[in-house]
Amino acid sequence: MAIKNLLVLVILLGVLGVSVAHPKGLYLYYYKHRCPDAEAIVRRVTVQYVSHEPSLAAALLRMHFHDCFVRGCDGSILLKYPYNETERYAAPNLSVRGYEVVDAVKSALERKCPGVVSCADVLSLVARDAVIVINGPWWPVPLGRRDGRISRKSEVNLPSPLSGIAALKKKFFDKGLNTRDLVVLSGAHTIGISHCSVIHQGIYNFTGKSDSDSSMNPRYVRALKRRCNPADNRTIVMDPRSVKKFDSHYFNMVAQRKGLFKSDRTLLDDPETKSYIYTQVATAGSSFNKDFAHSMVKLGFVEILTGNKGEIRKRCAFVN
Ligand code: HEM
Ligand SMILES: *[C@@H]1O[C@H](CO)[C@@H](O)[C@H](O)[C@H]1NC(C)=O
Ligand SMILES: *[C@@H]1O[C@H](CO)[C@@H](O)[C@H](O)[C@H]1NC(C)=O
Ligand SMILES: *[C@@H]1O[C@H](CO)[C@@H](O)[C@H](O)[C@H]1NC(C)=O
Ligand SMILES: CC(=O)N[C@H]1CO[C@H](CO)[C@@H](O)[C@@H]1O
Repeated sequence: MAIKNLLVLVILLGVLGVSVAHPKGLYLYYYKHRCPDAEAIVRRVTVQYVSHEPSLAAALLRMHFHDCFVRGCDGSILLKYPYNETERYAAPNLSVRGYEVVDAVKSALERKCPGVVSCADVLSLVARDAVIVINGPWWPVPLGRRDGRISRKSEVNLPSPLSGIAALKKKFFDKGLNTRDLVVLSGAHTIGISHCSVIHQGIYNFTGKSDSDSSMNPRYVRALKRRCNPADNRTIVMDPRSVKKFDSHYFNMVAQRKGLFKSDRTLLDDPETKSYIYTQVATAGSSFNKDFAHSMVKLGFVEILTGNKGEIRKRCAFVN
């Protein structure tokens, strides 16, 4: 409801040509005069790529999350130089995909309005537009982020898939996100893929005694073992029933103790996250889309650069 009201307000103000300010220095319609077609260009290119290859939606959503969690939503995950030293070369990048979409969007924007739209804003918009293609919710993306000039792989300190609830909550609190944001945003694991190497320990050797994690449904462990031999590293889908559709089925999986990672299963270890999961299961995810939209807007504000900090990069992989 709140999102709908906001949308109506935004359209009204947009018609009047007013920039809509958020308390923290970003604006809806930020590019209205600076580059009127910016949002349409992002949407067109993103839709082109994602409708052709729907699995990119997961990759792009995850890329935005990783960008925001390391040095804020400042596009620093996109930097390639110094080679092998920036965030994208850190271990958890292993499987970050979709850089080509961001590059294509940025090139299209540079042709129309050179040097105007930041890579950080591009990534925020691309993530939103990609999720819409696979049935996910729309959320407003206030704009005006500037691009960071620093990116260090040593700073990549993302939550681990082996984390328990306390560590996850702390990682989220440190970014200004609360327990509810944690459980809601974890719902992103309703789409996309992982790799066998991430779950080997949980299913084959959890405590070093050739056992599996007792927090995991034993039948699911057997199914996962059929998919993942100890030696292989195939891809494995997060939500096998609807891997390419954004829905609330992730919460059913977690409720049945079929969360793929410890970090998914541990959401049953906290009263607040557990109650959220059971509510989504009981109501077929009635509030998930609205909640996800709300938490994504919050994620998009994490440690942003505005004003005269940072720069507007010409190419997303290199500082100017
Ligand atoms: C709560 C802490 C989180 C942990 C520990 C975590 C961990 C992981 C891991 C290990 C993978 C699989 C990587 C691979 O093997 O390829 C993954 C995939 C993914 N994650 Fe998370 N994640 C977390 C939160 C989030 C959040 C907040 C989002 C987005 C809002 C997100 C979106 C995704 C998506 C969409 C994928 C699939 C990527 C693809 O298909 O390429 N995750 N995550
Ligand atoms: C990149 O860094 C990793 C470890 O951080 C190192 O093992 C690898 O050799 C480096 N690759 C190049 C091409 O420098
Ligand atoms: C599994 O594959 C991913 C994606 O190619 C890779 O990044 C990761 O390092 C691999 N893990 C192992 C243990 O080989
Ligand atoms: C299981 O884990 C233990 C302790 O980490 C290790 O010593 C052992 O080699 C592992 N076994 C297998 C089969 O990987
Ligand atoms: C997409 C991408 O940049 N992947 C990099 C992840 O990091 C390894 C090295 O640690 C690089 O070889 C990959 O190119």
